[in-house]
Amino acid sequence: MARYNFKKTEAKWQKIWAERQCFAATEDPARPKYYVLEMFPYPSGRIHMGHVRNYALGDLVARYKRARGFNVLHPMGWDAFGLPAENAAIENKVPPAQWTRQNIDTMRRQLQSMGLSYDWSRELATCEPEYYRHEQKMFLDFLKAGLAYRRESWVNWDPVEQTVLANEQVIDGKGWRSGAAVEKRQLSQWFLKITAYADDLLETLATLERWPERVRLMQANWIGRSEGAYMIFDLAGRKDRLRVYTTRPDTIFGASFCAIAANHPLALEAARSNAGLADFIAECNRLGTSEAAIETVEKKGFDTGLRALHPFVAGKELPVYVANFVLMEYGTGAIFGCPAHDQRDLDFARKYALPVVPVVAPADVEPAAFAVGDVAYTGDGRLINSSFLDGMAVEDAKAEAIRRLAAQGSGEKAINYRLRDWGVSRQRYWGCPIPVIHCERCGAVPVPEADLPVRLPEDVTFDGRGNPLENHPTWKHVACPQCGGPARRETDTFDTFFESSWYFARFCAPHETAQAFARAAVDYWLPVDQYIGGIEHAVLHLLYSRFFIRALKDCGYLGIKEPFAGLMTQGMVCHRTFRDGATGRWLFPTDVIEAPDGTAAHAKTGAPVTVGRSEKMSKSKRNVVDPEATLAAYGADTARLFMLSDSPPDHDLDWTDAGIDGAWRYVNRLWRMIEEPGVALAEPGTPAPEAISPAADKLNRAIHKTVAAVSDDLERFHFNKAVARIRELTNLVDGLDRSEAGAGWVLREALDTLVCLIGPMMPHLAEELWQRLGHATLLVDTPWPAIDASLLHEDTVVIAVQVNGKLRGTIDLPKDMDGEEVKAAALSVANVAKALEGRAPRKVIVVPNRIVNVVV
Ligand code: ANZ
Ligand code: ZN
Repeated sequence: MARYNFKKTEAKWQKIWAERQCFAATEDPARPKYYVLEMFPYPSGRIHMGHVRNYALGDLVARYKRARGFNVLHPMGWDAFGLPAENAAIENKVPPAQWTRQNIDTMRRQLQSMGLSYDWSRELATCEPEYYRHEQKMFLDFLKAGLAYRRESWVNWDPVEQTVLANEQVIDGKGWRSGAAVEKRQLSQWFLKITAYADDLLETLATLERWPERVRLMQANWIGRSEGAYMIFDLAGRKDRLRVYTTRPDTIFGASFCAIAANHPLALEAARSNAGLADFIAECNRLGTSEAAIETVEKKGFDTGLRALHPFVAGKELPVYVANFVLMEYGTGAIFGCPAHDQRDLDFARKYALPVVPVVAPADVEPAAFAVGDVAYTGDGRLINSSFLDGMAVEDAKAEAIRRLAAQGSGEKAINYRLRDWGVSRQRYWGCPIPVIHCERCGAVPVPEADLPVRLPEDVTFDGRGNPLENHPTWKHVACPQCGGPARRETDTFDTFFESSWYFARFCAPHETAQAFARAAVDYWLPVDQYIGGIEHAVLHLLYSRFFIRALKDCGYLGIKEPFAGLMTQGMVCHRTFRDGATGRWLFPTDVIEAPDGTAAHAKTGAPVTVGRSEKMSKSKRNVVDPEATLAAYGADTARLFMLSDSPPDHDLDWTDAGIDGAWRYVNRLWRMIEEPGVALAEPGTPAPEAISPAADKLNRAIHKTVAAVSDDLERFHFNKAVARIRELTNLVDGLDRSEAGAGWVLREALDTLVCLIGPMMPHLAEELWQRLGHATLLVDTPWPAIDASLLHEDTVVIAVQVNGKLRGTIDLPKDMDGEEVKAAALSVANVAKALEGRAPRKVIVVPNRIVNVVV
């Protein structure tokens, strides 16, 4: 018998599927649509195992839904702008465009070798003018609608990448890609008004029932709605006032200072006559604008000399500090500090010897005895030391304080969001040009629509210094569209999250030229029914996209506001780590030979290797396995099966050689089973024969039960469970005695069904086996197996057999079988006969459908 030749078979079916355009999608209002999408990759060069997992999951869903009769859209494209292309250009002297397009070619070939059911006719790359011209138009529309604007702002500056980062891109005070400590700078930037949708983005989260709870929570926290009050303090000896934002107006009688951000106008004013303060402000500005950076730094302040007057206590003055933990971009950039009930304020008060007066006492403590030491009390309780608020519960005190503030004109209720407007300007070359022209006379003038696209020049030189768009000899010099005078183009480009915020909608009609979207197509296909990708995009890409679609809706582009009806976030692919025993240097798995006892040695030298725990595959720790090598050695189906079988999709997956070998053996087992079924199979479609043995009938029932259970598993994304059930059915098929009556018929059913069930997981093998089983149609055009519901319920029972009260065996018997027959079956159990030791039973008691008790 020939061994399974995956190389030939996989190439064969990929060719046939492509020639017959099996996965080309067209709108068909008569059929239910299903849009399944995996987050499109950045063309970094080669695919990694994370891609393999992501696309194996998505392809399973696409092929399964197709078999269930849905009109499936499953496209693929390239998130093609971004910094690595520029770095490569500097290092290797290849233009970013060329580097990117080469990588796309490589990765497309790799993906195609996986046999993924994409409609390749819809492929797009965001770096092509045919794509980005539409987002330039969107930006112009956003400008008109007031959803885009320009302002000077304090930004996170990545000193290594020489660019601005969004708050989302600053992780623990460091650039998300470079890892460099982020600094603050003031620059003129373009912003998108995501805050206009803060409430809607938050409230609608509740309707996204097919999103992971975790992601919804992360977005809710990111939006960070808080209810509180603005409070306005008079300043001693001045006419202007200080406005603060607080969520705890109830604690006002515990206030012992006010603090303002380093770049608050009052701070800047005071610094003009105070060199020490100016230095302190400069020090604060070296810290990033991110909350993480601010939280980790030691809390410090500098007294401005200003004094704020307590709104309710005549004559009480609070010192006003500049403090490094107050953010300019949140609330009003100013706070009052109540040390007893806020840890930061407490640390600050202890450092600068400010009073700590508790104003909320927990219910179970005697108010007079309540004091605060090193830990602020943030819990609930009753108000103390607070004049007219004394005795009130916290919530009531908040309301009362606000009422009194409002009555005397020194405050009002307020709602604040952590969410900031999205700064989209990047000082980078390899991105979409922002369609604006700067004129000395007219200001920032939008590029007229007729002049779109503003093409990115591809003839640029890279020397690693500054922005090549700035340095290009001619590109930026243009005439002002308004006055005709000399002007210059905006040389910033869009954040690349701009492109990924609408690509899924573009896939609905990617060749439309007149406009971004063909309305009928987006109305038919959107929203994406199932989106699959990494959890790392929980607040970046996924929140931007939700905003973007709302903004596009308001500009008349489309009719929906939520882009992704279902979301699945996949876990990571992990691998054990290896280090050289002597030097501690990381080693590639291919450089290591592992012994069965868990120790390891260098493949070449035999020197000892330290084996570390399994971690996310990463180049830095070298614990990577190249998909291309795996695909070459085992084929796509084996790799895909392994990706599905070991863990639930949302859990991490441990890549092991044993696991991939196991998948490979299963592939071959299925192959052999169908090459040599051991009996002549009935013709496809033959009705069930009259004579069918109980064993054959049992297998037939198992087939239907498996289809029902696997379908259920696939609907719920329990892919690993589905694989386990399919393997169980395989065991049952193997176990059937080929001489049983009806074997030829039931094996035909079983093998056809097995092949259908593995179709979405191992499509090449399945298609090949389908053909070998004598079917003239393609498996990809074959509906999912139908279930005979009457076969799903149990018709046999397991009966325990005891001898003198001791369990000796079990028997599978038809339900409600005649007592004498049950008795006979029980006594014929080998273990029972042995226990009787030749004695005749005194009594045999049969409890119908449950137990047989033999007494000797
Ligand atoms: C007085 C107070 C007393 C506060 C107390 C807390 C506890 P969320 O919930 O995140 O909205 N705050 C306001 N603006 C700030 C800024 N720009 N930079 C740093 N901190 C700022 O937090 C609101 C609370 O954070 C506000 O309530 C304010 O401190 C502080 F016992 O006001 B609170
Ligand atoms: Zn002008």
